Amino acid sequence: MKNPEKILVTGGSGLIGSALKRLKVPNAIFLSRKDGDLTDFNQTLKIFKKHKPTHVIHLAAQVGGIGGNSMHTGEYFRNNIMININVLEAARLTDVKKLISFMSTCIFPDKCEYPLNEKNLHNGPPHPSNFGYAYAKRMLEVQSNAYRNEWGCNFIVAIPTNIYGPNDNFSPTEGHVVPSLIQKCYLAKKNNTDLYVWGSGKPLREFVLSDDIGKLAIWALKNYNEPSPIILSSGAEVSIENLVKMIAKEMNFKGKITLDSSKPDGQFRKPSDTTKFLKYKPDFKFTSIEKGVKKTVRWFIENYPNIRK
Ligand code: NAP
Ligand code: GFB
Repeated sequence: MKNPEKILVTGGSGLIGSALKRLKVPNAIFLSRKDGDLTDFNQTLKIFKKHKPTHVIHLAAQVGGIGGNSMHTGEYFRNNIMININVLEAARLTDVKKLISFMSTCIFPDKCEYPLNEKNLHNGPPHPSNFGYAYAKRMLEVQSNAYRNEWGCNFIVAIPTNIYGPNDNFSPTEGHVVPSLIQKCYLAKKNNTDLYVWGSGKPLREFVLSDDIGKLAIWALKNYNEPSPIILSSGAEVSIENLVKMIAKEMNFKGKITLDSSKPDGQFRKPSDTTKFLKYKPDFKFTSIEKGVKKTVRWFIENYPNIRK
C-alpha cells in the first residue's frame, strides 16, 4: 500500500515556513531548531526516522542580509553546508520520494551576463559580501544532482530572489533590507530620529512576498522534476530608494531619511531571467511590492514587539 503523503518542512518556523503554515498545507510537519540541530547528522537522521516523510520542503538555513553575511561569512558557510549535507543524506537514507531545497539569486556569479540564468550558476565567484553563504548554497545543486545520478533521488532546487513578509527576521543589523528598514522606520518614528538607509539607495532588487514563494514551493514539489534549478521571481526590479519611500509612506513616517554611505550597497542589481519559470507558470500572479509592503508593515505593527529581531 502506497505510504500516505507526509511532508516534512525543515526550517518551518521561519519566514517561508510561516507562509506555508498560513497556506494550511495538509499532512505537513513543521520543524524548528527545538526539534533538533540539523548541523548534527545523528539528530537529523533521528528526525527523519521518527517522521518517515514521503516529501521534504527543505528551508532550514542560516539566512541574513548583507550585514549578517559580511559579519559571519565562516558561520554562514559552515552551518549551511552541514545542514544541507545532513538533510539530503538523511532524506536519501530514509527513501524520501521528493525533496525541494532553496538557493537564492544572490549566489550567482558577481560578474555574469544579465539577466541571471540558471545555466550560469557556477560560472564565476559570487559577490564578496556573501561568498560563504553562496558557495554553501551552490552545493545544494551539486549534491542534488550527484544523488540523482548515483541513487536516482528526485531532489530539486528552486532559486527565489529576495523574499520578505510576515515573521521575517527584522534585525536592523543582520536582517534583509525590507524587514530591517521596517523596524528601523518604526523606531525612527517612535523615537523621533532620522531613518538611516544603508548605501546609496541606488541598487535595484527584485522582491517576492513569502506567501507567493509558499505557493510556488508546493507547486514545484508536486510538478517540477527537472535536474536543473528554477528561478522564482516576477523579474520586477525596484530601487532601494523607492522601497524606502513605500515603507515610510505605509508607516506614515514624516522624519528625515538619511543615506549612510559608510554602509555597503552590495551587488548593484541581480535581474532574473524568468523564461523557464514562465514556461511552467505563465499565469502566476505575483503580489506587487506595494501590496506586500502594506501587508508586512501591518503585520509588524500588530505583532510588535513579539517579532524575530
Ligand atoms: P529564516 O526565516 O531565517 O528561517 C530559518 C529556519 O531555519 C528557521 O526555522 C530556523 O529555526 C531554521 N534553522 C536554522 N538553523 C538551524 C539548525 N542548525 N537546525 C535546525 N533548524 C535551523 O529563513 P527563510 O527566509 O524562511 O529562508 C528559508 C529558505 O529560503 C532558506 O534556505 C534560505 O536560504 C532560502 N531563501 C531565502 C531568501 C530570503 O530573502 N529570505 C531568499 C532566497 C532563498 P529557528 O526558528 O528555530 O531558529
Ligand atoms: O537585503 P540585503 O541585506 O541583501 O540588502 P542583498 C539589499 C540592499 O539594501 C543593499 C540596502 O544595497 C543595502 O545597501 N539597504 C539599505 C539595506 N538599507 C538597508 C538596511 O537597513 N539593511 C539591509 N540589510 N540592507 C542578500 C544576500 O543580498 O540577498 C543574502 O546577502 C540573501 O545571502 C539575500 O541571499 C536574498 O539583496 O544585497
